[in-house]
Amino acid sequence: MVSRVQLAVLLEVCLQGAFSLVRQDISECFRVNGADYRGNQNQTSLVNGRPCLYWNQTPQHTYNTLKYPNGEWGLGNHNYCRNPDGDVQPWCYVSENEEGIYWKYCNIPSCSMPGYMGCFLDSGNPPALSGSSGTSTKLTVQVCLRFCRKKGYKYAGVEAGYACFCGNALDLSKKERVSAVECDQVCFGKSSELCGGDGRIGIYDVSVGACEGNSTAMNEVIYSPNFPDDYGADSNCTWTLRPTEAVSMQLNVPLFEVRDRNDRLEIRDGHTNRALATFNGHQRPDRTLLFHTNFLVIHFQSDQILHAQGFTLLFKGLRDNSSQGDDVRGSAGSSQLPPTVAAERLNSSVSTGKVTTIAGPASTCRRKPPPVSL
Ligand SMILES: *[C@@H]1O[C@H](CO)[C@@H](O)[C@H](O)[C@H]1NC(C)=O
Ligand SMILES: *[C@@H]1O[C@H](CO)[C@@H](O)[C@H](O)[C@H]1NC(C)=O
Ligand SMILES: *[C@@H]1O[C@H](CO)[C@@H](O)[C@H](O)[C@H]1NC(C)=O
Ligand SMILES: *[C@@H]1O[C@H](CO)[C@@H](O)[C@H](O)[C@H]1NC(C)=O
Ligand SMILES: *[C@@H]1O[C@H](CO)[C@@H](O)[C@H](O)[C@H]1NC(C)=O
Ligand SMILES: [Ca+2]
Repeated sequence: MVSRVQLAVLLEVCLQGAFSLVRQDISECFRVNGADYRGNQNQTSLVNGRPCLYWNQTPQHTYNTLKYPNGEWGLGNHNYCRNPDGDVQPWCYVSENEEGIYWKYCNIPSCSMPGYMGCFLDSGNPPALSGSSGTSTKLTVQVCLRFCRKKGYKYAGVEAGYACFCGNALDLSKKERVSAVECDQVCFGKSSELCGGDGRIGIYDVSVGACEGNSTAMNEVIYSPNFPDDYGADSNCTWTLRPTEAVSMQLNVPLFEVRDRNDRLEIRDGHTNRALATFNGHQRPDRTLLFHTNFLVIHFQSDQILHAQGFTLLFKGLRDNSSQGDDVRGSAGSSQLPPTVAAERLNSSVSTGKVTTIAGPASTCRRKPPPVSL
């Protein structure tokens, strides 16, 4: 593990970028547990880390390229940190020591989902986020985000698997950030998502997974509606991007899980309303795109059946025509569906303080025993 001083340095680095979706250097991860990390860090920490073993040299362990030769979860003939088992953050096997430790989490500064502020200590006094709160046996990250968004807060915090707190930046600045791995409680409403921990609150910007948004930032991240939950039925969402100093805009799509032809993402030129690109379950973005405009309108709609997690769109405003992507001349038709509003009900404020984990869904997807602290 890193020393407290190193940790403080790391946190500093993370926090600087984390308070806004507007980031100069976009993260390498768009899922909070870094399951999508495909970067090249090959040691458990940048400072005094242990070297990772190659995934093709670990036949004695569960995850190796002999068993998973097709690049599953980003495994390969390399020793980069990955998260093949849905753990709380990327990890790797290390050469076993006397205490029997054979894997370790990787502290990867560049891997932090934009919009996720991090895992914070919630001592309960004062409460981590001081606005509205509630609990739900069906809590997911987005249930809490939606609850706080509707009430006009900027941040939503999930804790102990079933509790949700809302608040504003002011509250957040007072909180003590802890290691991401301490937010390891699965959400009661979805076992593939994490909802804080025991006395640990995972805090998000409510813009994550919102069904609208307008930005003038040079760099912007747009998540599909309800992210990280599935986008669900009858989405009809519109976002506008007008980076003030840009002449053109570049788009990357690191995540695109859309089920069928009727779930459509459409990008229009905001000045002319001309369709520039259209994507759906059969027509996926597979490269960097360049748009010769500084005003984009993004629209997403889904139908009633067959849904998936959705997408992450990374937009970067460019000050010149420096083309790093393929120019786009797309086409699009338009058939839209009426929106439905999903009403969320949270049981009202049970406790305003630190929440303790109660019995929840039995299993996390842990397939490795936890490492003993060194
Ligand atoms: C990690 O990768 C770098 C190059 O990317 C290499 O120089 C270094 O030796 C590697 N370290 C380990 C422990 O494999
Ligand atoms: C609210 O609390 C009641 C009883 O306390 C429980 O039966 C119900 O399932 C809870 N609802 C949610 C959404 O958690
Ligand atoms: C974005 O702009 C549209 C049109 O101007 C407006 O209707 C909508 O409320 C705005 N959304 C947000 C989140 O500001
Ligand atoms: C960008 O290219 C367009 C045509 O391709 C040109 O009209 C425009 O002047 C260029 N703008 C800049 C800032 O280079
Ligand atoms: C989608 O939403 C827009 C604006 O909120 C609305 O004008 C449009 O009619 C909606 N489309 C459908 C099919 O409901
Ligand atoms: Ca569909």
